[in-house]
Amino acid sequence: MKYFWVFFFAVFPLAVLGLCFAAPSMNWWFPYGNPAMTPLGQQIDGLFYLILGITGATFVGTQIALVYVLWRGAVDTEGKAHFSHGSHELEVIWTIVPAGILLFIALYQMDVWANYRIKANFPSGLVAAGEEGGHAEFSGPIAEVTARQFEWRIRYPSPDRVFHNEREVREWLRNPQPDDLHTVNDLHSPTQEPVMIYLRTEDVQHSFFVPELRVKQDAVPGLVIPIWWQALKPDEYEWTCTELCGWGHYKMKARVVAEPAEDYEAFLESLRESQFDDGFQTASAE
Ligand SMILES: [Cu+2]
Repeated sequence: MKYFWVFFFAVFPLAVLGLCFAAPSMNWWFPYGNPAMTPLGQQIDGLFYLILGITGATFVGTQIALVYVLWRGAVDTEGKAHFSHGSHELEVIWTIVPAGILLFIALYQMDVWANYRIKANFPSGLVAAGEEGGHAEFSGPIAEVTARQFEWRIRYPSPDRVFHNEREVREWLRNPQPDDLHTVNDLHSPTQEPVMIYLRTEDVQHSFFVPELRVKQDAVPGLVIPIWWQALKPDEYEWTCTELCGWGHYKMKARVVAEPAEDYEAFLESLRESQFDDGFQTASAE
């Protein structure tokens, strides 16, 4: 029976090692697409793998120690067990080591976090250099997304609109324009280049979540929050609300369509034609 427990506890570290290697290739670790479909998402996945490595190694290490102790007790039937009141040194070591590991993770992930959340660190085309001065390649947001019970309302600036600086963007966010284009639950964006949206909510708290792009951001009443991503591959990505926002929460299933720049421009043109078609004459933007 003693040996049973030795082998019983020996199975777990082996199973963990096997799973750690099998899970990524079987898509159990990142069920929503592996690898991530954005460069920043791949860095975020890298952090998850780092933490998986650290916790996996710790688990396997402690299990091996446990199996060793059980094994010693099983083979040594004569000796008497050593009784200990505890060890101050060991207590200090196993407090400092995890604290050091946590501190390392906290510092190591700071760049990824900053690139993800802090606007000054967004890719250069998305941030204007100054309030008025602008930036040579400044592109501004592709859309404003407003969550409401229970849908996502998307407002695109007219393809003719050019943002030169942050002030113009803020004015556009504050004042919807007659030439803006609108869709619901269907957000189009060009691939390969970084794109930015502004997220807000009209009522309660919602959450913008596109798992394959590794983009997740709460929509908070009173805040207008910039989010960016760079989709690597043209595709339709599942987009859901991940904050239980009311009885119709399930209805907030939408899609982000990432497409080549030409297709994206064609989409905006066709949207403009259908939106400004008066039914009498040939559809025209004029
Ligand atoms: Cu919602």
